[in-house]
Amino acid sequence: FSEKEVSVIFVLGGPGAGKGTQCANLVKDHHFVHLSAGDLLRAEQNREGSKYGEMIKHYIREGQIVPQEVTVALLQQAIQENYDKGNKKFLVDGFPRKMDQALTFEAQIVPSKFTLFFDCPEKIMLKRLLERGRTSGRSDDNAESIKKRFATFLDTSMPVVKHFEKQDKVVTVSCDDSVEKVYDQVKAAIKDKIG
Ligand code: UP5
Ligand code: MG
Repeated sequence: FSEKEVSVIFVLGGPGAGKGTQCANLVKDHHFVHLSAGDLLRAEQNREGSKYGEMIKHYIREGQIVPQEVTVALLQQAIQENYDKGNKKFLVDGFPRKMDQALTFEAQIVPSKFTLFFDCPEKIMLKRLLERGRTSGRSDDNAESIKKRFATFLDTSMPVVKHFEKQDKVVTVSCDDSVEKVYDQVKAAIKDKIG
């Protein structure tokens, strides 16, 4: 795709920072298509006949990054399907969280417009995830997996944010506030970047 055909905003931030919650808000008000890489991977994990099911399950529980081939292919397919239905604006949530994914996506699919980065103290993310874990049924919402997800985020995903910062393509939102207050910052960022 060219950047005229499709616009992609990457939504990054630590586990439990509120990426999914704020993307849902943007979908309501701005008609973005919301593609969560984690949701796509969980759907693939549960899809009957998927040859990647067991592998995905393992990586998610261990808080590690699934090999990029799988995730990039799922995103490419989802973008294509939505594009065929006339959609052009995408929020790509929880991706790219490793440098190789960032480079491959931008080379093979489309360069991102910018990255919305949710900055959140670990203590707050931990509290949110443990709370959600009581009912989410997610295999990685437990203390042990959360610790691993935090480590992966710092070691593997923050370099991606730094990479885009060097290109001046990051808008940082502080998420240590109510959903509404955080959304005010998100709306301002979107308005500033794309009007
Ligand atoms: N909440 C949200 N905002 C709040 C606020 N302002 N005040 C109070 N509470 C707030 O929110 C988390 C919880 O906090 C919810 O209960 C919410 O109500 C509350 P949510 O919006 O779900 O946060 P989000 O940042 O989306 O957290 P999530 O757990 O989804 O983040 P992760 O990045 O860890 O999960 P994801 O699904 O993206 O990835 C899961 C795993 O998939 C990864 O660990 C990895 O193993 C794998 N993966 C890959 O391998 N490759 C990829 O490219 C992507 C994922
Ligand atoms: Mg999420």
